[in-house]
Amino acid sequence: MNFDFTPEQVDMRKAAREYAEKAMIPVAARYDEENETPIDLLKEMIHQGYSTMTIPEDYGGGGMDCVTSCLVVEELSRGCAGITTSAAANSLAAYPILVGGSHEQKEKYLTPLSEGKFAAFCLTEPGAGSDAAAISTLAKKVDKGYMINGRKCFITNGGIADYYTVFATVDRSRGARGLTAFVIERDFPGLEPGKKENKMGIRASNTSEVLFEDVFVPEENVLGKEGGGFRIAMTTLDISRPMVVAMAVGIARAAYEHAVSYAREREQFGKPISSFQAIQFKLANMAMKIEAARLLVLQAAFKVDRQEKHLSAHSAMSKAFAGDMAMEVTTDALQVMGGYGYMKDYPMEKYMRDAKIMQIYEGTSEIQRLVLANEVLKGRV
Ligand code: COS
Repeated sequence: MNFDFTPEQVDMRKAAREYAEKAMIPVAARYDEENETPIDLLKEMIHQGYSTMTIPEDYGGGGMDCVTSCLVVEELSRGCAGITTSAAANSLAAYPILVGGSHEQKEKYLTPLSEGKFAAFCLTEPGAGSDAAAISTLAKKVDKGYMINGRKCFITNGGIADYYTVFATVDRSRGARGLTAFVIERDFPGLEPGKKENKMGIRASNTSEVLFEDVFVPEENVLGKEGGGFRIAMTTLDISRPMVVAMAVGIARAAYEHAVSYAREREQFGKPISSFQAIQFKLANMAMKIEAARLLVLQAAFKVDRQEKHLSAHSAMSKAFAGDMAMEVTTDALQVMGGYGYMKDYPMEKYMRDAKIMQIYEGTSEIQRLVLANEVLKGRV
């Protein structure tokens, strides 16, 4: 076992850290406060390659492995998890095309993602959150294609995307086996972004409804085969969850670093509070939990890179552990700062608000345990 990173990985991580410090940290509080998505900054990040890192070079991406992309995402999220969520949503939307798409579909829809276009992954609906197979957006077979009707909600980049990877059912009575994946262009008549959400955290990311009213989608825009959509969605989530919770590690690290420097400087009872064991134990626990989460995330990413057949267990383990860890660490880090941590003058309360989504999106912490328990009972863990 080798825990060393390659010189290239070390360089990528350093560059991402510098980018976050220069371009993201100075603006993070403003976009959070204004609930606005920094489109120009995101386009710059796209041009820097930060939202298409794992897309193969043949299709304009960085051709990077998942481990390296996790190291980079951790650094960017240390800068701002909201901005990073919008950038990473492009990768998430690209995975169904990578997993189920043909060479022509990959060329047509992946290449523009590295040229400044945005994409959105549309799985969730008002009645289908944790129960992804309960999707009711209907794809009715018509001459030369499908007519799509329905509503997606909580879609990252929903209001700004140029391309949407959409899961719809051809027949609700078929359950998971009725789900079919499509690529739908923003210009297809009948597709409209709906209500923009006003969120607790990751407020610099764009989240909105996406509405489909008699949207005609040609046959060539089906990803994989009719009825194969659920498998594409599940495989996408298995592959993408480690990268998503690399964000949790980044948020936790930002909070922890702030707590450590505050504890060194803040004096009470005539001494820096870092000299009290009550604070030291909190800092030690934070450091330990962040390290453990990072190791789980990188192990899951390593398995993605090796294209292991059964990724679900480690992917779910990393998501649940790192998501819960980010909430615990940001809560403790805020506690170290006491009343100051609770004020909007400091970034700590933002870290805590941003951390909460890590236990919810891309599958809640509870769903991860359900997936993991399934794998445990199949004897795969
Ligand atoms: N990879 C490939 N195939 C998978 C799979 C995976 N990880 N997980 C399930 N499948 C297949 C199963 O093998 C089964 O195939 P067959 O019909 O051929 O037997 C099919 O998919 C249905 O599987 P299952 O019965 O386990 O599906 P459930 O409806 O019970 O759903 C969970 C399972 C809960 C795991 C799923 O609904 C889920 O992941 N929910 C969370 C969704 C989510 O993360 N939402 C967040 C929003 S996306 S940003």
